[in-house]
Amino acid sequence: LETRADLEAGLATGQFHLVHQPVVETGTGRVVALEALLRWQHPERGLVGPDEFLPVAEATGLIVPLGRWALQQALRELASWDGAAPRLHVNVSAVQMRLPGVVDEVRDALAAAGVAPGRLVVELTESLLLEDDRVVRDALAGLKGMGVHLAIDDFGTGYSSLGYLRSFPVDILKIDKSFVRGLDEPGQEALVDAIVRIARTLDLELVAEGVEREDQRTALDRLGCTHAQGWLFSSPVPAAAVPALLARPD
Ligand code: G
Ligand code: G
Ligand code: MN
Ligand code: NA
Repeated sequence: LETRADLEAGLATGQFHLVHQPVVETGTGRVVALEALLRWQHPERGLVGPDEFLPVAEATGLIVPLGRWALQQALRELASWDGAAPRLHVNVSAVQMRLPGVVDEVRDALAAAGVAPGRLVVELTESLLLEDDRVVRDALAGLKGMGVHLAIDDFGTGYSSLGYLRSFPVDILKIDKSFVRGLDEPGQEALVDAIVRIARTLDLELVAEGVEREDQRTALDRLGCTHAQGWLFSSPVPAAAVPALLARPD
Protein backbone atom coordinates (compact mmCIF):
# COMPACT_ATOMS: atom_id res chain seq x y z
CA LEU A 1 0.00 0.00 0.00
CA GLU A 2 1.24 3.48 -0.86
CA THR A 3 2.21 5.97 1.81
CA ARG A 4 2.70 9.71 1.88
CA ALA A 5 6.43 9.09 1.34
CA ASP A 6 5.73 7.03 -1.82
CA LEU A 7 3.46 9.73 -3.18
CA GLU A 8 5.96 12.46 -2.31
CA ALA A 9 8.77 10.56 -4.02
CA GLY A 10 6.55 9.92 -7.02
CA LEU A 11 5.72 13.59 -7.35
CA ALA A 12 9.36 14.61 -6.95
CA THR A 13 10.56 12.17 -9.59
CA GLY A 14 7.92 12.72 -12.26
CA GLN A 15 5.96 9.50 -11.83
CA PHE A 16 2.59 11.28 -12.26
CA HIS A 17 1.05 12.20 -15.57
CA LEU A 18 -2.31 13.22 -16.94
CA VAL A 19 -4.55 11.55 -19.46
CA HIS A 20 -7.46 13.34 -21.11
CA GLN A 21 -10.93 12.07 -21.92
CA PRO A 22 -13.13 13.95 -24.38
CA VAL A 23 -16.59 15.27 -23.64
CA VAL A 24 -18.54 14.93 -26.88
CA GLU A 25 -21.77 16.14 -28.41
CA THR A 26 -23.62 12.82 -28.64
CA GLY A 27 -25.35 13.63 -31.92
CA THR A 28 -22.21 14.51 -33.89
CA GLY A 29 -19.31 13.09 -31.88
CA ARG A 30 -17.77 16.57 -31.86
CA VAL A 31 -15.33 17.09 -28.96
CA VAL A 32 -16.43 20.08 -26.87
CA ALA A 33 -14.11 19.61 -23.89
CA LEU A 34 -11.59 17.28 -22.29
CA GLU A 35 -11.27 16.06 -18.71
CA ALA A 36 -7.76 15.75 -17.25
CA LEU A 37 -7.32 12.62 -15.13
CA LEU A 38 -4.33 11.82 -12.94
CA ARG A 39 -2.31 8.63 -13.34
CA TRP A 40 0.64 7.32 -11.32
CA GLN A 41 3.27 5.24 -13.09
CA HIS A 42 4.75 3.44 -10.09
CA PRO A 43 8.21 1.89 -10.64
CA GLU A 44 7.22 -1.46 -9.10
CA ARG A 45 3.45 -1.54 -9.11
CA GLY A 46 2.88 -0.26 -12.61
CA LEU A 47 0.03 2.09 -13.45
CA VAL A 48 -1.96 3.12 -10.36
CA GLY A 49 -5.31 4.90 -10.71
CA PRO A 50 -6.66 7.77 -8.62
CA ASP A 51 -9.19 5.59 -6.80
CA GLU A 52 -6.20 3.92 -5.11
CA PHE A 53 -3.94 6.88 -4.37
CA LEU A 54 -6.33 9.82 -3.91
CA PRO A 55 -7.70 8.65 -0.55
CA VAL A 56 -4.12 8.50 0.78
CA ALA A 57 -3.22 11.82 -0.85
CA GLU A 58 -6.26 13.49 0.74
CA ALA A 59 -5.76 11.94 4.18
CA THR A 60 -2.08 12.93 4.29
CA GLY A 61 -2.40 16.38 2.73
CA LEU A 62 -0.24 15.42 -0.23
CA ILE A 63 -3.25 16.25 -2.39
CA VAL A 64 -2.24 19.90 -1.99
CA PRO A 65 1.08 19.76 -3.93
CA LEU A 66 -0.24 16.94 -6.14
CA GLY A 67 -3.39 18.87 -7.02
CA ARG A 68 -1.38 22.02 -7.65
CA TRP A 69 0.89 20.08 -10.01
CA ALA A 70 -2.12 18.53 -11.80
CA LEU A 71 -3.76 21.92 -12.33
CA GLN A 72 -0.58 23.57 -13.61
CA GLN A 73 0.28 20.61 -15.84
CA ALA A 74 -3.28 20.41 -17.23
CA LEU A 75 -3.20 24.08 -18.19
CA ARG A 76 0.25 23.78 -19.79
CA GLU A 77 -1.03 20.85 -21.85
CA LEU A 78 -4.15 22.77 -22.84
CA ALA A 79 -1.96 25.67 -23.99
CA SER A 80 0.18 23.26 -26.03
CA TRP A 81 -2.86 22.09 -28.04
CA ASP A 82 -3.26 25.66 -29.43
CA GLY A 83 -6.25 27.97 -29.35
CA ALA A 84 -8.50 25.64 -31.31
CA ALA A 85 -8.64 23.21 -28.38
CA PRO A 86 -11.84 23.25 -26.36
CA ARG A 87 -12.39 23.63 -22.64
CA LEU A 88 -10.49 21.53 -20.14
CA HIS A 89 -12.07 20.04 -17.01
CA VAL A 90 -9.81 19.63 -13.98
CA ASN A 91 -10.93 17.73 -10.87
CA VAL A 92 -10.29 19.66 -7.66
CA SER A 93 -10.67 17.88 -4.36
CA ALA A 94 -12.57 19.27 -1.38
CA VAL A 95 -9.30 19.55 0.54
CA GLN A 96 -7.90 21.87 -2.13
CA MET A 97 -11.09 23.94 -2.32
CA ARG A 98 -10.92 24.68 1.41
CA LEU A 99 -7.37 26.07 1.21
CA PRO A 100 -7.13 29.79 1.61
CA GLY A 101 -5.56 31.11 -1.57
CA VAL A 102 -7.04 28.49 -3.89
CA VAL A 103 -8.52 31.22 -6.09
CA ASP A 104 -5.14 32.97 -6.41
CA GLU A 105 -3.55 29.64 -7.18
CA VAL A 106 -5.94 29.05 -10.07
CA ARG A 107 -5.50 32.62 -11.32
CA ASP A 108 -1.70 32.27 -11.22
CA ALA A 109 -1.77 28.89 -12.99
CA LEU A 110 -3.98 30.32 -15.76
CA ALA A 111 -1.72 33.32 -16.18
CA ALA A 112 1.46 31.21 -16.19
CA ALA A 113 0.05 28.96 -18.90
CA GLY A 114 -1.49 31.85 -20.83
CA VAL A 115 -4.94 30.24 -20.76
CA ALA A 116 -8.16 32.31 -20.65
CA PRO A 117 -10.22 31.51 -17.50
CA GLY A 118 -13.26 30.67 -19.64
CA ARG A 119 -11.47 27.59 -20.99
CA LEU A 120 -11.14 26.02 -17.55
CA VAL A 121 -13.87 23.94 -15.91
CA VAL A 122 -13.30 23.03 -12.26
CA GLU A 123 -15.02 19.76 -11.30
CA LEU A 124 -16.19 19.57 -7.71
CA THR A 125 -17.83 16.84 -5.68
CA GLU A 126 -21.44 17.22 -4.68
CA SER A 127 -20.58 16.67 -1.02
CA LEU A 128 -18.38 19.78 -0.99
CA LEU A 129 -21.39 21.97 -1.78
CA LEU A 130 -23.47 20.47 0.99
CA GLU A 131 -21.12 21.63 3.72
CA ASP A 132 -22.36 25.22 3.46
CA ASP A 133 -18.90 26.41 4.38
CA ARG A 134 -18.10 30.11 4.08
CA VAL A 135 -14.57 29.40 2.80
CA VAL A 136 -15.88 27.15 0.02
CA ARG A 137 -18.65 29.60 -0.88
CA ASP A 138 -16.13 32.44 -1.24
CA ALA A 139 -13.75 30.28 -3.28
CA LEU A 140 -16.51 29.30 -5.71
CA ALA A 141 -17.59 32.92 -6.07
CA GLY A 142 -13.95 33.89 -6.69
CA LEU A 143 -13.48 31.29 -9.42
CA LYS A 144 -16.80 32.16 -11.00
CA GLY A 145 -15.96 35.86 -10.81
CA MET A 146 -12.82 35.40 -12.85
CA GLY A 147 -14.72 33.45 -15.53
CA VAL A 148 -13.88 29.85 -14.61
CA HIS A 149 -16.76 27.38 -15.11
CA LEU A 150 -17.87 25.05 -12.32
CA ALA A 151 -19.12 21.47 -12.72
CA ILE A 152 -20.54 19.03 -10.19
CA ASP A 153 -18.97 15.60 -10.66
CA ASP A 154 -20.82 12.33 -10.04
CA PHE A 155 -24.08 14.27 -9.79
CA GLY A 156 -26.92 12.39 -8.15
CA THR A 157 -24.83 10.13 -5.96
CA GLY A 158 -24.44 12.54 -3.06
CA TYR A 159 -27.64 13.69 -1.42
CA SER A 160 -31.26 14.34 -2.12
CA SER A 161 -31.24 18.03 -1.21
CA LEU A 162 -31.11 20.10 -4.38
CA GLY A 163 -31.33 23.52 -2.77
CA TYR A 164 -27.60 24.02 -3.07
CA LEU A 165 -27.90 24.08 -6.87
CA ARG A 166 -29.67 27.40 -6.57
CA SER A 167 -27.30 28.94 -4.08
CA PHE A 168 -24.00 28.01 -5.73
CA PRO A 169 -22.83 29.37 -9.09
CA VAL A 170 -22.69 25.97 -10.81
CA ASP A 171 -22.65 25.73 -14.65
CA ILE A 172 -22.52 22.00 -15.44
CA LEU A 173 -23.91 18.78 -13.95
CA LYS A 174 -22.12 15.53 -14.73
CA ILE A 175 -24.55 12.62 -14.45
CA ASP A 176 -22.81 9.83 -12.58
CA LYS A 177 -22.09 6.69 -14.58
CA SER A 178 -24.28 4.60 -12.28
CA PHE A 179 -27.35 6.30 -13.84
CA VAL A 180 -26.08 5.55 -17.34
CA ARG A 181 -25.54 1.92 -16.36
CA GLY A 182 -29.05 1.99 -14.87
CA LEU A 183 -30.53 2.79 -18.30
CA ASP A 184 -30.33 -0.98 -18.92
CA GLU A 185 -33.05 -1.61 -16.36
CA PRO A 186 -36.75 -0.84 -16.79
CA GLY A 187 -37.93 2.21 -14.89
CA GLN A 188 -34.45 3.62 -14.39
CA GLU A 189 -34.77 6.03 -17.33
CA ALA A 190 -37.01 8.13 -15.14
CA LEU A 191 -34.01 9.08 -13.00
CA VAL A 192 -32.03 10.43 -15.95
CA ASP A 193 -35.19 12.10 -17.21
CA ALA A 194 -35.55 13.86 -13.84
CA ILE A 195 -31.92 15.04 -13.93
CA VAL A 196 -32.41 16.38 -17.49
CA ARG A 197 -35.41 18.35 -16.24
CA ILE A 198 -33.48 19.75 -13.28
CA ALA A 199 -30.69 20.88 -15.62
CA ARG A 200 -33.19 22.50 -18.01
CA THR A 201 -35.07 24.24 -15.22
CA LEU A 202 -31.89 25.68 -13.74
CA ASP A 203 -30.33 26.35 -17.17
CA LEU A 204 -27.33 24.13 -16.52
CA GLU A 205 -25.23 22.21 -19.02
CA LEU A 206 -25.38 18.43 -18.67
CA VAL A 207 -22.80 15.72 -19.37
CA ALA A 208 -23.50 12.00 -18.96
CA GLU A 209 -20.52 9.95 -17.77
CA GLY A 210 -19.54 6.37 -18.48
CA VAL A 211 -21.30 5.89 -21.82
CA GLU A 212 -20.02 2.56 -23.10
CA ARG A 213 -22.61 1.42 -25.65
CA GLU A 214 -24.60 2.70 -28.60
CA ASP A 215 -27.94 1.90 -26.93
CA GLN A 216 -26.98 4.09 -23.98
CA ARG A 217 -26.16 6.94 -26.36
CA THR A 218 -29.53 6.48 -28.07
CA ALA A 219 -31.39 6.51 -24.77
CA LEU A 220 -29.57 9.66 -23.63
CA ASP A 221 -30.36 11.39 -26.95
CA ARG A 222 -34.01 10.48 -26.56
CA LEU A 223 -34.03 11.88 -23.02
CA GLY A 224 -32.46 15.12 -24.21
CA CYS A 225 -29.00 14.71 -22.73
CA THR A 226 -26.83 16.02 -25.55
CA HIS A 227 -23.30 15.70 -24.12
CA ALA A 228 -21.45 12.68 -22.84
CA GLN A 229 -18.17 11.04 -21.94
CA GLY A 230 -17.26 7.38 -22.06
CA TRP A 231 -15.45 4.55 -23.73
CA LEU A 232 -17.98 4.54 -26.60
CA PHE A 233 -16.46 7.83 -27.73
CA SER A 234 -12.91 7.62 -26.39
CA SER A 235 -10.91 6.36 -23.45
CA PRO A 236 -8.66 8.88 -21.72
CA VAL A 237 -5.59 9.51 -23.92
CA PRO A 238 -2.14 11.00 -23.30
CA ALA A 239 -1.71 14.72 -23.97
CA ALA A 240 0.27 14.04 -27.14
CA ALA A 241 -2.71 12.18 -28.65
CA VAL A 242 -5.20 15.01 -28.06
CA PRO A 243 -4.52 17.07 -31.22
CA ALA A 244 -5.31 14.06 -33.43
CA LEU A 245 -8.46 13.47 -31.43
CA LEU A 246 -9.56 17.09 -31.91
CA ALA A 247 -8.95 16.79 -35.65
CA ARG A 248 -11.00 13.58 -35.90
CA PRO A 249 -13.79 13.91 -38.47
CA ASP A 250 -17.31 13.82 -36.99
O1 G B 1 -9.58 8.24 -14.17
P1 G B 1 -10.45 7.51 -13.16
O2 G B 1 -11.80 7.13 -13.63
O3 G B 1 -9.78 6.36 -12.52
O4 G B 1 -10.68 8.61 -11.99
C1 G B 1 -11.30 8.25 -10.80
C2 G B 1 -11.60 9.48 -10.00
O5 G B 1 -10.41 10.17 -9.62
C3 G B 1 -12.43 10.48 -10.76
O6 G B 1 -13.70 10.46 -10.22
C4 G B 1 -11.82 11.81 -10.53
O7 G B 1 -12.74 12.68 -9.90
C5 G B 1 -10.63 11.56 -9.63
N1 G B 1 -9.49 12.28 -10.19
C6 G B 1 -8.83 12.03 -11.33
N2 G B 1 -7.86 12.94 -11.53
C7 G B 1 -7.92 13.80 -10.49
C8 G B 1 -7.18 14.98 -10.11
O8 G B 1 -6.29 15.47 -10.81
N3 G B 1 -7.53 15.58 -8.94
C9 G B 1 -8.51 15.11 -8.15
N4 G B 1 -8.78 15.75 -7.02
N5 G B 1 -9.25 14.03 -8.48
C10 G B 1 -8.95 13.37 -9.63
O1 G C 1 -13.99 12.41 -12.36
P1 G C 1 -14.64 11.06 -12.43
O2 G C 1 -14.76 10.33 -11.19
O3 G C 1 -15.97 11.15 -13.06
O4 G C 1 -13.71 10.26 -13.41
C1 G C 1 -14.21 9.54 -14.44
C2 G C 1 -13.67 8.14 -14.35
O5 G C 1 -14.45 7.26 -15.14
C3 G C 1 -12.24 8.04 -14.84
O6 G C 1 -11.51 7.24 -13.98
C4 G C 1 -12.38 7.34 -16.19
O7 G C 1 -11.23 6.56 -16.49
C5 G C 1 -13.61 6.49 -15.98
N1 G C 1 -14.34 6.23 -17.21
C6 G C 1 -14.30 6.97 -18.32
N2 G C 1 -15.13 6.47 -19.27
C7 G C 1 -15.70 5.37 -18.71
C8 G C 1 -16.67 4.44 -19.19
O8 G C 1 -17.20 4.51 -20.30
N3 G C 1 -17.03 3.46 -18.33
C9 G C 1 -16.50 3.36 -17.08
N4 G C 1 -16.91 2.34 -16.31
N5 G C 1 -15.59 4.21 -16.59
C10 G C 1 -15.20 5.23 -17.40
MN1 MN D 1 -14.51 14.13 -13.00
NA1 NA E 1 -17.59 11.34 -12.16
